[in-house]
Amino acid sequence: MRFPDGFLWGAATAAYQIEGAVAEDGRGPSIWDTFSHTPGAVRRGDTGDIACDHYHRWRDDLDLLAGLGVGAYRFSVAWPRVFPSGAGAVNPAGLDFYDRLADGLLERGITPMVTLYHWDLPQALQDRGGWANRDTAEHFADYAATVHERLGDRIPYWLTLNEPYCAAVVGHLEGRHAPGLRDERVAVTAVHHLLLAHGRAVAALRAGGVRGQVGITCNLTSVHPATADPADLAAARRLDLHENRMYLDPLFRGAYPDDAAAHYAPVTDFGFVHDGDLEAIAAPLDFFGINYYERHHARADPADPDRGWLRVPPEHPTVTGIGVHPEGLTEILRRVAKEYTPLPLVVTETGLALHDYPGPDGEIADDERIAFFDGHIRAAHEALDGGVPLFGFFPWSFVDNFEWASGYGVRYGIYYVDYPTQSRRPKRSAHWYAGVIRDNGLVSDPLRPHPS
Ligand code: IFM
Repeated sequence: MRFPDGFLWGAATAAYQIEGAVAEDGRGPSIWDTFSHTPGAVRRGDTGDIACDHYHRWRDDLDLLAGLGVGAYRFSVAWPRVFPSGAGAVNPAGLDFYDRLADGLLERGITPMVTLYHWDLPQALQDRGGWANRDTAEHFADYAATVHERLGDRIPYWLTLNEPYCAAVVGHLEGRHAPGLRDERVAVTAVHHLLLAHGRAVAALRAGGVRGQVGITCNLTSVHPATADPADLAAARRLDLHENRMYLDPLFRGAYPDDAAAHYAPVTDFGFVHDGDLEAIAAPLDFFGINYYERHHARADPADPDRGWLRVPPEHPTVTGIGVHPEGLTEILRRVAKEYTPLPLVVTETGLALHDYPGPDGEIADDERIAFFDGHIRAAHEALDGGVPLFGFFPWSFVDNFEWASGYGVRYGIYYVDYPTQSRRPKRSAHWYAGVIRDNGLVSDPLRPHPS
């Protein structure tokens, strides 16, 4: 199962999850510093204060990436390193770090893919309302322009936002992520301002003469009704609105979905949408990033028959409670290509959380993760075969890291991080993935790692 020549095999991380050094070189606090230090917010009180100490160990980490043979590395820039107060004075030392990182990648023959926002909003902006405040979108555009001015000559791929759904919904409706709010009106407002921020950033990058390609990453789910009962069909449609169409429709059709106004009427009249916003949000892109983790079967919620849904629990839940459904990735890739956009697509994330640990011989035998990636790479190939213009695949994650509200309690890396010593060690999946990259596809039994 070979992939087309030039297919981009990568690996992904995000700033707050790996960097640490939260008070160094002028970095300001972000909403995740505040949230992770809030008692009870994160499992066992874990924080990103040190994380993988990547801020100091980046050279060694880039060597590991080079050893894997990846063609590209997706990392995020921490807004509070660049603008410690979110806006106003730039912190050149913050930009210096990403400057070194970009150079270090290029020296090793690895293409940088930059995410501008992976959830670490400067706390000073949260103090002024955060994503509920329209001004945050304008500040984001200034930040994007500033990063581009410094790095633009070396970055072939720009992603404005990572997973606006999580930033808006998990952070403002479910309260499980920073800033920890539980208010549906605020959450829907945040969706709009995040999308507006994306649109404004695209305009800022274009105005700055961006040479790289510009896109956004959304986490999308494959949603199915649990049964053919009309009540379950309606619940599945609402869940699809909530998880997918609220992002895809404005980005690619320049309008919120037809059913959005009625569904959200009890909490908002969409008065936050100003003239011209949707045109800005639907600004032409060069590529589209998809993060895939979840496939849902929805059924009606008897407690909330008109607005609610229930997700049928997976038959075989993993340690984070979600199931493994590679076929959902094929479905999503096909859907996006068929219903939304002819743009080149890239899987910017998919991955499996496990409780990895070294065995007596020191090996970290994450065979389940190998089987997971094998399945998802096959699913991606199936979409490609069917004509979907997929150009890359980025496992989440390069290294174990701070998994948000789960802290360090679960591991997603193909490299194991021993946090007390900060040593890194390849898991079996890293050896296997190096083989996939070398062979440009799957040529061996998933549980028999490629000979190195
Ligand atoms: O760790 C996260 C990442 O930051 C965003 N996408 C999902 C991953 C796993 O939960």
